[in-house]
Amino acid sequence: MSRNVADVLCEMLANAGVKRCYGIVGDALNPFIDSLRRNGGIEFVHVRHEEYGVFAAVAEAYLTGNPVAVCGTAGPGVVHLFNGLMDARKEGAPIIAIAGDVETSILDTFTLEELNPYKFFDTASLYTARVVNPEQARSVFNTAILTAILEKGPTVISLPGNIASMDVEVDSTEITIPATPLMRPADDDLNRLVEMIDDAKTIAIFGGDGCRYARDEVVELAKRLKAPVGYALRGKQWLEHDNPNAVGMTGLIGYGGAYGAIHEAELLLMLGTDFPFSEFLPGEKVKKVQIDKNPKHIGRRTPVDLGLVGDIKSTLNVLLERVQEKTESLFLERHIADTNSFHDLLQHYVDKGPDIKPIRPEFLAKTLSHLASDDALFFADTGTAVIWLARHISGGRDRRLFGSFSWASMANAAPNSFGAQLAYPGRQTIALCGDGGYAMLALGDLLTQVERRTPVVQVILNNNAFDFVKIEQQEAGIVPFGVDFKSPNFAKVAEAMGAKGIRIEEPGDVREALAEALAYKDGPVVVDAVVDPFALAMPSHVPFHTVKGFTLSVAKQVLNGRMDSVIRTMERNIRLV
Ligand SMILES: Cc1ncc(C[n+]2csc(CCOP(=O)(O)OP(=O)(O)O)c2C)c(N)n1
Repeated sequence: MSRNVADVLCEMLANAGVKRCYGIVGDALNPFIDSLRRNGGIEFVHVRHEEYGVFAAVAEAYLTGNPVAVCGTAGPGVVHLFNGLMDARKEGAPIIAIAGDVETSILDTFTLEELNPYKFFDTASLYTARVVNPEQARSVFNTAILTAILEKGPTVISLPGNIASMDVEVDSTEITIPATPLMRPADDDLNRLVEMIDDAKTIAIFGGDGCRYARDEVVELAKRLKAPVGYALRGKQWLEHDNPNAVGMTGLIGYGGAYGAIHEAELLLMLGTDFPFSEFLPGEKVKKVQIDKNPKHIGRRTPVDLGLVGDIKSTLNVLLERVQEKTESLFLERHIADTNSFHDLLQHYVDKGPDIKPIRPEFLAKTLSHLASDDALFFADTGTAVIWLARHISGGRDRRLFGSFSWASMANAAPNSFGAQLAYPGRQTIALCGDGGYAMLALGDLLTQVERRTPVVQVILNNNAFDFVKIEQQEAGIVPFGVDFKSPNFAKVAEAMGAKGIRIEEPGDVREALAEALAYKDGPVVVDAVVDPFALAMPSHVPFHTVKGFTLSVAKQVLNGRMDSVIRTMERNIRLV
């Protein structure tokens, strides 16, 4: 049957389970958009900025596991996709980007809006194709869609407008998506692991996003081995809740006994993690086994004694049949006790929160966590929001915590929560945003949320600063610079744009204001919370160079006449108040 190339693409996307395409139309993309309209099986989500559309798509794709499309057109519109596609690559989200391209008759002539898609997308995309004749179409689309789904990342189809509108003969636009295979190490390798486990007196587990479908198995293994379970940020949502062996996170935003547990164990089991901060992982004193379905992750962050390729669920299912129960639980108890005492520390500014002005972000986040529903979807901007999410937002079997955790782009949370709301209409979707991040990308597309009346709750930590960078600069021993700015009253801005705006300045109003925001179902809400810009967030393990850097920065700030800022930082972080 004859259809045009764009029709084939739309049909194949719809047949692969794509429900939405986020983006902005124009020139080369017009035939594709026309086809999308006629197809009717995929919703077009017009956003005000292509990057916002991709961050929305990333959340939808990651949470649902379904592929999602995004589009941008020829040159500049395509460039706007890039940061989001890097995020999709790092967070493992199946995204198919349709990039409008210049007409084939003028390719490689440096014409208006021309961009070489192969060079440009090389770092982000798992597969990039430029369709220069209709006969390529079915095969290219099949590869782009399957690669995105099976390798869990972004692919790019660069589509010149003249090719998109050409007729093409295809037998079928059906697409067969193979089910994910079960993958586990060979018996001999598993037996080696069993021997190492049996030989070790103390064992710790450290898990990441690879434990997504293996939570119950990890918890059971930990129980059997009397092993404390620490996690990377991407593992927290799977491994922390309802897990008596949970000992928190390690790393720059770490808390609890995780650092101690993984450094003091005889054997460390690293499960489904590509945690990038090697300095927070133990050296050769600890024997290490790493299990991951991606072989490239093995030994990449720290040398390991045994590397096994397999998905965590299938591998642990077999392992559980073979390992013996350990009886000695002192090691576990010690690290649980450490974790509990760190929790008491974390609780300080939560408990005192109602009486401290400016509002402590710890208190704000914890209150939000208490008030939100059991199946709420939380998103945090890269910045201090991610720290408060990690430390004060509790997970749960049906809660999700997501952000740009591996790519670390600013301004992800508002679009993430918008995409999540489209995928799960009516479920609470809550974004914890920085004021820098909100001004960077979210404001324009608040209009999109208003138009669609999507009930997304956006809580802005209004601290008039790039606070995270301020802390970073102090840790590096330099005087904070280029980090202060003036934010508006975002609640008023939101009201002017047609959203509900709530401003919180008084700590006593936090609970009521957040409850009001969560109860509002008639469209987006922007909660502008004026928070303490001097709230510091030290990890549970502070490396020596951080202490040194901090001391140096303080000394330099005093010498530069910034004593007021030093005093505020001190008084607001050593629990004088
Ligand atoms: C697109 C992008 N630009 C710059 C950075 C570097 N960066 C990381 S966090 C941050 C500050 C974020 O500030 P804000 O959104 O106000 O949140 P806060 O830390 O103040 O809570 C910056 C500039 C980044 N990660 N991504």
